[in-house]
Amino acid sequence: MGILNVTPDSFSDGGKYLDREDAIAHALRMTSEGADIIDVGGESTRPGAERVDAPVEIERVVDVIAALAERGVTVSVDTMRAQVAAAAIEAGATIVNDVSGGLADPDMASVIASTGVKWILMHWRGHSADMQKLARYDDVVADVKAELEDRVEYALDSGVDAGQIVIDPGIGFAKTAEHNWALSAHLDQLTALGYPVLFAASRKSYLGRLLGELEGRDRPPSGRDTATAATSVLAFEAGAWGVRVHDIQSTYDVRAVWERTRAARN
Ligand code: PMM
Repeated sequence: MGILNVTPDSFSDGGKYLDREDAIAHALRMTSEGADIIDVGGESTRPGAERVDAPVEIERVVDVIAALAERGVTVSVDTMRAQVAAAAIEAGATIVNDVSGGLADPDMASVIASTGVKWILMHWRGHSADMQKLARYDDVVADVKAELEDRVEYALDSGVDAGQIVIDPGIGFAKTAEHNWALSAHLDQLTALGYPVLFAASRKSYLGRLLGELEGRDRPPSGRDTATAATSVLAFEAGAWGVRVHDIQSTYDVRAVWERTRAARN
């Protein structure tokens, strides 16, 4: 899954793809490099980010989604608002990537149930402005797993089909670096739940912190793609359904090596 943030303030690519033509060209480049899905987002969810109004979010994403869907690209919309999801589905999106796991908008479940699209339920505890205060767990892997199971149950109770559901541990959302490493290490416990799992660590700050240990300061987002590709291969090995990344080629390459190696094991 290739990331297309049509926002002025995302942590790694904010402001780069606000122009519609630039956004479309970047998305098509990602598909030519091997992305199966383009995830279009109009609201930044980085820690501390302020929210935007629904009409602004809709205006940012809808034309781009329509243009990509018209060209046969599978599009997901990164939103936690039912109104935005409905507009995006109308424009051709077939996946709703909801970082709130259905918690932010009580109307989201009915949009998903009535349209039949896929719903990515990410582990989430609160909006970006104050989420790091919520990073407290007894056992992060067990707690995230249990909270995701609750969200799945809620979705099923709301009339969503099990086949529509994808789950995601929400790397960096109400999580410290230690929490992220624990979830990465035990991702197989989430895949064991039987739902497709999305893993999204691309360029996140815990990677910058690790890579900066030698350099004396956090490595900036632009220098984190090799590390991101390493997280991708670990996620594939743990049985993940997909990874959400900025740089397609590095993940495409590790996936090719991983698949060929796996085939040679048999
Ligand atoms: N992270 C971000 C945005 N959307 N969606 C899912 N499903 N999982 C994530 O971890 C996730 C997401 C924040 O990163 P970005 O600013 O690079 O988009």
